[in-house]
Amino acid sequence: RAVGETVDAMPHNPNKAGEYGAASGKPQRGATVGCPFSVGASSVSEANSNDKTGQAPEPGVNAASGELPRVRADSTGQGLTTNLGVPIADNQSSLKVGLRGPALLKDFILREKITHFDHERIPERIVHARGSAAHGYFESYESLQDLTCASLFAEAGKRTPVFVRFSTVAGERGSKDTARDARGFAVKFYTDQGNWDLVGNNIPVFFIQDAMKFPDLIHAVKPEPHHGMPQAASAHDTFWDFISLMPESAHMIMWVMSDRGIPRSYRMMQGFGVHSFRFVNAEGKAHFVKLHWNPKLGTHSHVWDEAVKISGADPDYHRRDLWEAIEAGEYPEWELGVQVVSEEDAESFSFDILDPTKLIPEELVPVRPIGRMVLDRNPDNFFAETEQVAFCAAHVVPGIDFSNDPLLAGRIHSYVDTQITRLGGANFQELPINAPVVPVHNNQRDGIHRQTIHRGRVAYEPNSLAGGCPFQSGETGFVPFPEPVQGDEVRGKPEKFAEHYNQASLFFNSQAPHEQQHIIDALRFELSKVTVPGIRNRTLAMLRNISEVLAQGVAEGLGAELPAPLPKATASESKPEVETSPALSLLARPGDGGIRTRQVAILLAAGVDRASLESVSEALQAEGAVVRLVGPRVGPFASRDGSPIEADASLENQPAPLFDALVVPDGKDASAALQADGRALEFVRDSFRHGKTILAVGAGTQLLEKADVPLQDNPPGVFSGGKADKALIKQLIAGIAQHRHPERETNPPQV
Ligand code: HDE
Repeated sequence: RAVGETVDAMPHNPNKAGEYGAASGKPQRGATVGCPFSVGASSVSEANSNDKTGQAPEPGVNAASGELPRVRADSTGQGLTTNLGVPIADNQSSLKVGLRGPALLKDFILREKITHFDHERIPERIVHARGSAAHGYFESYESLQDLTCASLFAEAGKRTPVFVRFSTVAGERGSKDTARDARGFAVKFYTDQGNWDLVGNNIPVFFIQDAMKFPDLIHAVKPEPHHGMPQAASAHDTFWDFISLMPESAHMIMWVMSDRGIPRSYRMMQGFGVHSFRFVNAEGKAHFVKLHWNPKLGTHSHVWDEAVKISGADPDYHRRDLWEAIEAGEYPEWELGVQVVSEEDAESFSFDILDPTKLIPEELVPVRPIGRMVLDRNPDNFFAETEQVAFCAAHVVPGIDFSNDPLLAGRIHSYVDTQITRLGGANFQELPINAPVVPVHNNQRDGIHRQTIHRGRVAYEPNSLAGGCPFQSGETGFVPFPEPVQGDEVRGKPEKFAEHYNQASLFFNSQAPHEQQHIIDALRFELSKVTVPGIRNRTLAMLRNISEVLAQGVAEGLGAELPAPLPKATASESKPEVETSPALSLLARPGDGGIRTRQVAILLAAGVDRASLESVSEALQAEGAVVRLVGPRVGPFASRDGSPIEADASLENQPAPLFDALVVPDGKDASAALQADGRALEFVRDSFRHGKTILAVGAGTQLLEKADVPLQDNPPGVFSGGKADKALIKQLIAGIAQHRHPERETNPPQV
């Protein structure tokens, strides 16, 4: 129908023919009556415009989509009003009869304020309750049209806005950041073909193979229901009871018990889509893909003792780290990479590509870099953005499709469902942070808190009264990959899913010796918190199928005998494609060799040598490190030459675990004062024990000696000298760039 042709001219519904027989499933390009884009008046009074109604809406523009500036509010220079815009004269006292009399019910200003306050909280996320987020963009490296028609990958240099939320899984909204846990890594791409949510984790595999077990897993790890403990921790009976009865979790357990479970920073961890997805090109050809985010700063983690202490010193450690880096213009960056596998190749793997407890070793299928993501803006408002953002595994765009991973299938349902409770109804997509930047047009209507004011009387399709609008897009819309499927309805799992240990062993065997020791230590810690001996034993029995070294190490740490290995679920031994995978060690990604955003403490007290302090501080800052001057208290201290130096942190408010490195400048009196302060000695000991780079200049070295740092052994990463000269500072910087010095670790700790 030509634009402007009358409704009467439409003889039948042309969409209908395509719904049947051979033609069904094949989208009909533009197979609608076509939309004339002539917006008819909504009512006879349409022409009467005022400040509120404005002019007629622009055709095709929808109030519930678009960019955020339209809803950002700034009260600079503004007077206080009620929610309805009534100016408020006095915000201090309620309305009373006389100064000492009863308050009045008619005080609508007080009532509005209190009522709104009473409803300020929404339910926290059932998992991933604690998180932090930032805005940024994704930039495509090249056209991926051979692989996918997803528009965000259409050409080199194309930028797509993103909002990314990082999270812990088990803890509640107010829990600590540095718990041992997997981390969520959820990316919302606001593409020009709608929103794509890549809701991933910092670990490429998962505990379970089927969505059916997810509520059980989460009930097991969350605080135990009778007394609500422990918070944000897996070290308790119910978690290990479940795990020891679910050997498919063996691989994921290796990852969470490794240093990956205690990342140094959100900016220094990888992200993974976990499941196999499909990229589908314009010809309908599909490949399986696994998606990887690799951080520019490299992959780095805490050590356990450090993470425990940070939990007390700064429970917001990761939130602060992300916020401060972005405020300082140090924008975190990741490269997106993709492993591409044809449907045929996938068949030949020793593992099932649909099994989310398995990864594809990078040595088997290399990771192809396809773009980069930069986070360059902090949210304006934590609640409106970070809390209300609703990621949904079901949100894909044309060119990206699901696989039959049975865990993914459950997720496609779960996320939309949970948002309906969490955000109070089906219109959560209209919240500004969730709305796409492209117009939204369909016939969905009404519901709680509907924002869009739909025009016209037509809310159905097919229609003739609105010229068939909104019309379906045909081939340019989302076309599901037409996977041929046939089979009986069964509850069960494919054969290859029964092999549970090959990749757990691969992970353990691919770690550096100190990383292996950390896994052993983590398991020792976790299982030592388990009170039921049978659960410990069953877990040890499971570990024996992963590695005898591992099982033996953990058993020794528990003073336990090794039980017989857990019987395996399959007798058939499949041979893994690779024996080791160096890419699985954190050491595979050391970063860019720089020290930007690294936090360095310079200890000072009265009598500190200004020259040695300043030369180190200036050199570090020139390299982009963040220097804090830490004194026995905050405030000014007289330096050796009498001039004041201001401590901006104290031994009490910024203890050693919050830093990446320690510097003790010269100055006899300062060193003596610090040697007499147990907190300073603890600062040095923690820095040493946690493998941090340490530099002591002149008399500063005596503080290290007093703290029992074994200087006579020349411990790696500990430097000292009479003067803070260039050579010494160079060593310091190179040491910090290495992140930490695990060669110093002894079991038990020497210092
Ligand atoms: Fe989630 N998950 N999940 N998950 N998940 C949620 O959705 C769920 C899984 C992940 O920052 C919930 O909005 C099921 C794997 C992240 O807002 C909920 C299953 C992976 C986030 C939910 C899984 C994830 C969530 C809770 C198994 C890594 C935080 C609140 C079938 C690939 C997103 C919410 C954010 C959040 C369900 C397994 C990642 C209940 C049913 C595997 C990063 O819908």
